[in-house]
Amino acid sequence: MTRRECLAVLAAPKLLASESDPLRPRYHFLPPKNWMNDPNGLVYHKGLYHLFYQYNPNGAYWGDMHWGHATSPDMVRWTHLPVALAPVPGSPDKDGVFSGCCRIHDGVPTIFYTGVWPETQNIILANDSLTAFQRFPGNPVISRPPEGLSVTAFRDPNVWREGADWMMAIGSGLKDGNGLVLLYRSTDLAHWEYLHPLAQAARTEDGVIWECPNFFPLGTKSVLVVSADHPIRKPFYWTGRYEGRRFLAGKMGAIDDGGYCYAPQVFVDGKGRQVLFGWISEGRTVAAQKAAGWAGLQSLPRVLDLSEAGELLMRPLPELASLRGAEVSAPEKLQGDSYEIAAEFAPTGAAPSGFALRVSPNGKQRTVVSYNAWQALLGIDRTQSSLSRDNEQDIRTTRLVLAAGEPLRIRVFLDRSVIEVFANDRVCMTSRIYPESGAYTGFEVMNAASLRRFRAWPMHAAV
Ligand code: DQQ
Repeated sequence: MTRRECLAVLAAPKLLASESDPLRPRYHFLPPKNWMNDPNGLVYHKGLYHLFYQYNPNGAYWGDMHWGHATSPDMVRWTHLPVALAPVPGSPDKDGVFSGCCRIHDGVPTIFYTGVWPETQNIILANDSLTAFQRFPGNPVISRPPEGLSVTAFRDPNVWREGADWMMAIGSGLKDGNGLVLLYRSTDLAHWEYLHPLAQAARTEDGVIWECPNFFPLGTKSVLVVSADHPIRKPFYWTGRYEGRRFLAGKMGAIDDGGYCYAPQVFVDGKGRQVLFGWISEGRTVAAQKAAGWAGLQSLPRVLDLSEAGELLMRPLPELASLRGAEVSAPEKLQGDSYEIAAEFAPTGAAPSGFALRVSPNGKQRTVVSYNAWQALLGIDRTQSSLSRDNEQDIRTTRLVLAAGEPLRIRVFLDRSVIEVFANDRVCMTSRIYPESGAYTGFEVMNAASLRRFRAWPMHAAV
């Protein structure tokens, strides 16, 4: 959005498509219109959260990348601001302002990002409200990949402080090889020395390009999060040790196994928590996106933690509870297209335990979120979510092994066309559904005999 468009939207909220489009999420963050992808530059500064994001001001399709911008006091309710960064003709970002991060250096918000094409790393300094931006005169600060390395990608800088040094991790992939993260060091932010790979995919299945790296401490470990591109497209994490400026990977897992959450960014919030946002993509045709006038949204914020066994734990931000309406404690009373469920099952193995959401009045259209104890699989079945075969329709599953006597603890966030599922804090699945009718509001419990606890809340719009 240009400043003028933004002011027009703010002055005339009735122009927003949100209330008239029954598929448009109400409590997830997305711009008033057009395309959004990766979260960028997440930072808490002077009492406000800043969320920047990859944005195409020209329509609901990827291209011409700008940085959109919003602020929030709590990461739940956001205020749209004018587009922050646009490509500057003749500069290193003439063809796009790709992903990056924001750090506070000597009190100054400092943005690190990739300009294209070719891919180079650049710096921008911002004012205190992050509304005025000044490109560093020495850009690009890294103008090409390391000498002697033949790479397929060189983007998405992630920066942290290490004693007197600044460190930068850059997403990459080797030609005829696998994904890797390149590690750089600087003492003044202007000059960067390539050290070596911070980490590298051991197998092609873990991605031939690693995009959007995040490297951060958590409890007693270090954590690497990357978005693996080809042959799969999925964000992964590894917990492990950081020694000699190399990451020694231990436990591995998926950040999300639903197929629609990608390019997550992790940052330290105002309470010192490591918080993750991810881009939730669409599962419908580009023509349908363009007709809707919007595409892509941000995941709910997830607070990260570490289990005793060294797995990453992911929980929805507790502050999201401020969106809850009156509690519904009897499943037969729940209906709608926008709610949170917190439930516990004692899965028996005899039949899957879970829920059918957005069930049509005749019962034929439905989306099933369920857990199969025999197979130890959590799944989302979208084969009957909508009548149209143009929407992606499948069954996706992820492995969730419960310890003896451990119940299935499940949180489900439904927001019209978005479903985010958290199970036992260990696995997440994000999915998209496109029911043809706003009347698909039915709800059913599957294997009700195994249900131990149930609470649900209609969710208010995050405005
Ligand atoms: N999206 C950005 C890139 C990044 C990719 C471009 C990941 O910087 O690698 O929009 O979705």
